[in-house]
Amino acid sequence: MRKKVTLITGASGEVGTALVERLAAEGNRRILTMDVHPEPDSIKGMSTFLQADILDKNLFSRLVAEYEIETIYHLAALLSTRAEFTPETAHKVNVEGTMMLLQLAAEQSAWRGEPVLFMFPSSIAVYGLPDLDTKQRYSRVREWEWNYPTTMYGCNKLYGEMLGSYFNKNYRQLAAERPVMLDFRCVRYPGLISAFTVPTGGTSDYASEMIHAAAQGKAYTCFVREGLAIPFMAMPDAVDSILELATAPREKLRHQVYNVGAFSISAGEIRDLVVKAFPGTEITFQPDLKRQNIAESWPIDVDDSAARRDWGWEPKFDAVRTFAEYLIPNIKKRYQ
Ligand code: AKB
Repeated sequence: MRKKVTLITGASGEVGTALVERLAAEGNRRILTMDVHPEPDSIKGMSTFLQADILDKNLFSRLVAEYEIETIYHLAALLSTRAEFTPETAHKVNVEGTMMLLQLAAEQSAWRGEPVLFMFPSSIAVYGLPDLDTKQRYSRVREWEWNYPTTMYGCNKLYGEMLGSYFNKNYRQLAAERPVMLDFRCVRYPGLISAFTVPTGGTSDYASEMIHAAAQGKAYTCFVREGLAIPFMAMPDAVDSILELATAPREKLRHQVYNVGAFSISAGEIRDLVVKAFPGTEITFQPDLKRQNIAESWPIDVDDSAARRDWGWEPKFDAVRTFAEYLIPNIKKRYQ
């Protein structure tokens, strides 16, 4: 008999490690993880880990012979800055990888006679506000507004959302007999900040970089202007939101894609909180205009009222609590 598993792709990344820790602690499921990068020490022994490329088709045929995949958290992606250096590779990983996994989930759903739950993290990168005036005027965007991404990553995520919604509702819509379809659910994350990992390849990375540098007594030069504001979220809330959406009753969900918000903050306000926690830290602003333009095209905040209404989303960490109770104590311990 095939072993029932929850599959997590991109397990070695920031959200991946936090999610594996949380699911492993619950202890009620077998977890299969994969990543093209090695398994971080912090999650060793918590799952069956495969160091593999999600574009490896043979791997997936081998997997389905051995496992019954009940749930997929598809986290593997190339983030916004990195994707601009290698847009073709980003498209392969972010779009073709997602398509392959959706097909796998669709086949598994039909074979099991029960939907595979497919959880997909999207991003504020799907938005593209054309200028600062518009950014000010539409400061809390709803899911369907300003979906004009300016980056390859944003385009890839937006298309991933659409593909998932297609597989959820319209896959093989002209077939005489419709197969059982997968259950696709997506959270659109703001910039995420973790106390335990430092991101790579993103554009919202300045927030994490600033605080991790300060905790190590290093000076930091921020690559966006002081007044630039976008939404952020503490990692525990990011994990909560994807798990809460995963367990929400399907009949309550009116959408496939939900904004999730926590707090909006400018780079200067982050600097103030960091300097308060680590007095004497030297933080300066020297915008890299190209990277700044990417962050500038993202909204100041998101309207997440649909998530609050449909599945009771409520973040636990505002900016002050994120710093005081989550980041500062954990980061201090980490670098001591
Ligand atoms: C990035 O900066 O690319 C990511 C994101 C906002 O999705 N952190």
